[in-house]
Amino acid sequence: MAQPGLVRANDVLLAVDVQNDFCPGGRLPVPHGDEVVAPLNRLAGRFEHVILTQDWHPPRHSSFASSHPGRRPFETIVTSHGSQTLWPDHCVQGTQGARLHPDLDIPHAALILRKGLRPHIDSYSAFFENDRETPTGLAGYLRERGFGRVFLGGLTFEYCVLYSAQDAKRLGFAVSIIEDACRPFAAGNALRAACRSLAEHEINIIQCAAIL
Ligand code: VGL
Ligand code: ZN
Repeated sequence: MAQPGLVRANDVLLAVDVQNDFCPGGRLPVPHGDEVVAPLNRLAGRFEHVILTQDWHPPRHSSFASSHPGRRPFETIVTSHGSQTLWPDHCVQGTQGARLHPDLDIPHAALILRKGLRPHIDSYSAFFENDRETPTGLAGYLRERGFGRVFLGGLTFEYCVLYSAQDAKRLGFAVSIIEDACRPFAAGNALRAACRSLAEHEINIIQCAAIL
């Protein structure tokens, strides 16, 4: 796809997991995670349609290392639906850490989609649980509303933004990640692998300046 140029009426901005726990001081902080807030606020002003997502786990969720005796955060285990990184407890339903960042200011967002609610499976993507089969309903929402192009920013680049972008592409949407409105857990090899996978999936990488 060519550079998207100006935002069109049937474009949607997906602001992914801009939550306290992913920001400095949170339970699973992303370096400079709070720096996505200002660009997302500005970008949102250019979109008529904005959707927010929230990682929203029940206590003792299976993605938490604390739910697996003897395991520590950032170890990987194998589950029936593939490998699972174990995380520190984060984004527990109803907690302060699960709240959207207090400076996120997108009052016209139409939908806040919560994900990761099922105790036994994680959900990085806003479209499917990590079995990549169980839908959240977001695809149906986008289709029913007639949206054709999805623009993504938020946290974290390598997980929820990337998985959501891949699924959106697989579902037939035109997809752009607004790179400077995202932050990764870690620069380096994992991020390079993530970017390769974007190219393979024909996902556009753009900067805020292309829209603002
Ligand atoms: C995320 C790890 C665990 C994310 C969510 O939002 O990228 N990462 N849960
Ligand atoms: Zn999570």
